[in-house]
Amino acid sequence: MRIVVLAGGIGGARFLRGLQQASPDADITVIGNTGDDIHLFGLKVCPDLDTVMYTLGGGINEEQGWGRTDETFHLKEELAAYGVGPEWFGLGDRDFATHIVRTQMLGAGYPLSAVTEALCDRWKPGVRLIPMSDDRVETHVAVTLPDSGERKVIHFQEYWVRLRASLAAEAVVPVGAEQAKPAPGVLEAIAEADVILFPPSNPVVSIGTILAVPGIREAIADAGVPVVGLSPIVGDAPVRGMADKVLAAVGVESTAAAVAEHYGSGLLDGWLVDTVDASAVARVESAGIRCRAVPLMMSDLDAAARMAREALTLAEEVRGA
Ligand code: FO1
Repeated sequence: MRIVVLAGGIGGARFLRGLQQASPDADITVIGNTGDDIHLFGLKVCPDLDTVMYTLGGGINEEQGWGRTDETFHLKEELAAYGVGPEWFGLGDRDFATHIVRTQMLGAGYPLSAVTEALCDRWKPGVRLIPMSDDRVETHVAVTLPDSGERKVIHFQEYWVRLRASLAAEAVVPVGAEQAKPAPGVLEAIAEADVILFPPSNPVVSIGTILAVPGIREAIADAGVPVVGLSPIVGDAPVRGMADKVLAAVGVESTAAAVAEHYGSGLLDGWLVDTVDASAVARVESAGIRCRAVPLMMSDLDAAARMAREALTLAEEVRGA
């Protein structure tokens, strides 16, 4: 079974671990979001790619869902001692090695997809991890600063990590997406997939950014195989992160049904909502998307595996319809 998964950060990575347990023989290709990427200290940092790679490769800081386990921050402290910031982005010593190797290889002319493959040679995540594009795409967020009333566009990481999404996101812009091309292997994987899954990643800044790369949304819509998503919103609130903040920026209410409608029946064939949102099933089905209410809290690996099995079951129901 060839499965393609569009993944962002923490939610996507945890779901993938469940999918591997639920379908151990599947050939899984992950199309990773790179809109969260940030250049710091002369290095290219790819948070969502690294979260998938570390989580599936066994190196993730489990409670954070990002960065490395057994981490130290001497390099960061030394940089701060020189007055070199930013201090608000917690890059650890072990994590720096990944960014140094990545930046070195990019500097030598390797595309991000080849670099990611090389990094995965070490981590062996058990999936093929392809960035959505080899071209630079960086999500920026428009905010109005409270004291000055000044409107500013800031990098997604500054909005997410430094500001903790404390200001309303007035616009979310994946800068460079329009000129970006799908990375080698992305469209082929979609064309050859038996099923395509949208894990409970952020529908705007993670999955939305991947879909913003010209050609990807169309390839999925035309793939002719079941496309099934899992709601990142449970009980009108994001399970994790601050998806509601960016959903508002694109005019989507923070509900399981609204996210399904946002993706649309042209893209989604099936949608899983949590049992607390069982009342949303009828609305999603009336939008032309098959919907089931199942437990969606990824409290542990077995819970994630159950969710993955539910998604694959719904995909087969859709296929048979
Ligand atoms: N998230 C935080 O909330 N605080 C941090 O200091 C932080 C540092 C960090 C360093 C490397 C990395 O790969 C991810 C990091 N993240 C941090 C998470 C990151 O902001 C998110 O994982 C994604 O960008 C959103 O999914």
